Amino acid sequence: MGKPNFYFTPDSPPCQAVILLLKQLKLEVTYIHIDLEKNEHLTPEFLALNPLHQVPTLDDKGFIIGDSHAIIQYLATGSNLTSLDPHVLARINQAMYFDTELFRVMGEIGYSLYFETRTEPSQKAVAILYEKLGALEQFLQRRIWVAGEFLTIADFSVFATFSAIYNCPIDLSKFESILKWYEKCKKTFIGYQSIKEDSKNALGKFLKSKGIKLELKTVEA
Ligand SMILES: N[C@@H](CCC(=O)N[C@@H](CS)C(=O)NCC(=O)O)C(=O)O
Repeated sequence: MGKPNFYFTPDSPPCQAVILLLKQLKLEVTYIHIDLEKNEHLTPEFLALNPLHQVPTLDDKGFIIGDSHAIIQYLATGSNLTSLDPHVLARINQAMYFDTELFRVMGEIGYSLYFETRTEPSQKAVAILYEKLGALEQFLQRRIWVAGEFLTIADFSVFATFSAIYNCPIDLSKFESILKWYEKCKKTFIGYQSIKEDSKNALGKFLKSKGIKLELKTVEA
């Protein structure tokens, strides 16, 4: 049986989440690098696979699926990283949807600076980012892992997004429970070392090169 084709780009947090999961579950795929800078995601061949022109995308012998969360849920079916219990599953889903929102706000901050529609991060977006981190901190004060008492697929998704945030110039000192969980994930994820520092740092390195900090500026009265 052929291995699934996994279309990815190394610097992408959603792709990193899938890679971490693949390694944890020891699943084999054929890795196909899609270079976004060369617009390889906009070729007719790739658009035929994913009209949303996004990585990650998985092609499992003709069953094609996009979005890291959907891919992760598909790959983890039947494993001990997910559950059929409606309560546990609801918590996992809640954390997965939360991750989509967290990634969206980071995307909004990153893309507008990268493509130079802004020279400073939107204060509204930074405020939303801090609010979401505050909520994650509260979740993790009450639970060991993001969705409850055991490691689930949601930890992989939130970890990959948080990893990008962690490497940005941002003060995270008040998020003690998140930082503790982050260190625990690093020790637990067997594929952690396979994600290159440069890829985890991509956004952070760019922001540092421009001297941009993710902070809320106090407005003078
Ligand atoms: N919600 C999606 C987001 C995927 C995403 O935004 N991928 C980016 C790379 S990080 C991409 O492919 N961008 C190219 C484009 O949107 O044209 C997921 O979790 O997979």
